[in-house]
Amino acid sequence: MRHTFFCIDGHTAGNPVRLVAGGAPLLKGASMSERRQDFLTRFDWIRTGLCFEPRGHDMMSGGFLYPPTRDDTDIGILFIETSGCLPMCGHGTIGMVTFGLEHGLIQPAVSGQLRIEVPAGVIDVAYETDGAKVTSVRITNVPAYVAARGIEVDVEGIGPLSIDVAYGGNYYAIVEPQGRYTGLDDLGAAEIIALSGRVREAVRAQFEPVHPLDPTIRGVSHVLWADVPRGDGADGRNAVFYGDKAIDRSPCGTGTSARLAHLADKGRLAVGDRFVHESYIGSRFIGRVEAGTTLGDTPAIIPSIEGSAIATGFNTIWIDRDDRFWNGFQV
Ligand code: PYC
Repeated sequence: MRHTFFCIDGHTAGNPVRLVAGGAPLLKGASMSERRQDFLTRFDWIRTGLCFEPRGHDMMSGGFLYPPTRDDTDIGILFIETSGCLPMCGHGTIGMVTFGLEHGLIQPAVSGQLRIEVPAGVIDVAYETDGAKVTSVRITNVPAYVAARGIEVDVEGIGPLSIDVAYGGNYYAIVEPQGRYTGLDDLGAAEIIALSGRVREAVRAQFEPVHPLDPTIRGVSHVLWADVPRGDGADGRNAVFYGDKAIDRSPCGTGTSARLAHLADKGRLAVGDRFVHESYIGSRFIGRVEAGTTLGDTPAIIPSIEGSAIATGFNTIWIDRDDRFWNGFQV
């Protein structure tokens, strides 16, 4: 049996975005969070088939547009990625909004603005166009907060580290320069990937964050190596590890949100401050601490992230059960 998926492929700040414009499964659930659980239970083969090799690769990421479950939103998004179905993805949202608007798949009620339901909650989007193309997308994200401070780990290859965990739509182990981690220039990509897997395991062995309002969002999934910027005009740089072998080519929207909450918690950013975040390959997002808030009893911030995306082409993808690798593989 052959399933056909009509995709618009592209990238946000260098990281891939595959918008699956045709072929989305019908999902059960009264919210995008419940639909995410239904997708994971019944349709995860679509994610692995579209994201893993031979149709994808270690960094592959994207999602589907759905009618929202709430009257106060324009559209719903379900994210797919090599590591799973993320509760929220910043670079993915920037890409899917850009391609969706440029190809008429998203019809905003008010030009320049969208309210989007994602599994992690509701986000607001403001976008600009030059008439034909979307030139910038700014996401006012779900609340971000610091979940743990000073988790002590001893990691083979880099030694003792003190790690904070922050949430920006996913949970991030944040590693600041310290001890034998002197900055990203001293680590190659292969080393970052090997060390990140060990850091994530060491943190997971001690702490499992659970979202104060949605217990289906839990666990450290990403590692953010923080550093000073390389180029003029940026305020910080990172390498964000996700899945088993990926370094985000973009500055990572949820990672930037987590980092904004982290820096605000340390008193290094205040409400109204802007923070230009540079990725491992030098691409940038503009982050802002928009407001202070609370998540349950926990102090939090409302972050925003701004960037742009480029569509690179249409891609009609078949998943054929006669193909030995119909649901993908990872090596
Ligand atoms: O931009 O939020 C993001 C993201 C998550 C994983 C890769 N990119």
